[in-house]
Amino acid sequence: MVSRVGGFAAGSPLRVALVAAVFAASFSVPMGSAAPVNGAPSDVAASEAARAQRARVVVESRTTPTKDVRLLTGQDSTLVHNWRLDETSGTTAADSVGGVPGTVQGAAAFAPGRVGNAIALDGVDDHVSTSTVNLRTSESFTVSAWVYLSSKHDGQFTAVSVDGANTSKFRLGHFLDRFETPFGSWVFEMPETDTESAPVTKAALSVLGAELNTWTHLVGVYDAVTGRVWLYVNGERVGDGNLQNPWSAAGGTQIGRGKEAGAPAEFWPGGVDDVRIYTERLSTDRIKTLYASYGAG
Ligand SMILES: [Ca+2]
Ligand SMILES: [Ca+2]
Repeated sequence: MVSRVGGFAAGSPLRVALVAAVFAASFSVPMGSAAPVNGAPSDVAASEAARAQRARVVVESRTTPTKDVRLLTGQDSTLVHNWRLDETSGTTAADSVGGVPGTVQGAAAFAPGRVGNAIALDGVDDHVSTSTVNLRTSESFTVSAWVYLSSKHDGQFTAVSVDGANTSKFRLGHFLDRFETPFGSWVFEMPETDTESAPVTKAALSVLGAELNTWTHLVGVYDAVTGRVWLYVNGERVGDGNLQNPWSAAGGTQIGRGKEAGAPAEFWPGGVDDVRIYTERLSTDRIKTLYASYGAG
């Protein structure tokens, strides 16, 4: 029936009459009306167009701009690296944002972490090393990670750093001095120069004693405009300091170690998960939002 009515020009009296007669037995078509009839070529085209339009509207209503998606997931346009460490095996740790994968060193292994898997580190030589970092470390930045400290020792233990030639550009991790910080302290610090004996007077030490064997969210922030550095623990700002002399590091990101006297050092005993680097100073509100975005552990 469709093919038979299809040959008529839309709107012709003959077409309407014939259509009415043909359809009368089974369909209710108003006699003499110019109502569209299913199947006429122009109507098919119109309804196809309408369907396409509806489909497009539906698709568009479900499409969220990339930036919004990133905000919803706790990310944003200044997030340049995110090593989720969700791999289950192998020696490569993907960077889901910046395309700079890490290489697992020292026979470290992936294990259940704070979000999916994490890298488990022996505190001896295990770490994850990248070749570069998409960050000008003399400018503002933020580094964020979940850390799991399995033992406390005297000295410096670094969960995330970026290599300079002789020392780390920054260190995010733990520090214990039996006189200064006998219970241990979370730390974010930036040496003043890339030398072995560089003063590290700008440490942002946590006022909280570091807890063992639990996941803790650490964020280090450097604001190049004011020279300030801040440390956040579980979304709360707990320490700050000043950096006098910004310098730029050329090395890669190191997960699970720092650098001293030109050599890898400060190997982290425990786990590290979801390492992020941003090319700006994240505000306290955004750090709280980021922390909250992980949900209960
Ligand atoms: Ca090892
Ligand atoms: Ca993970």
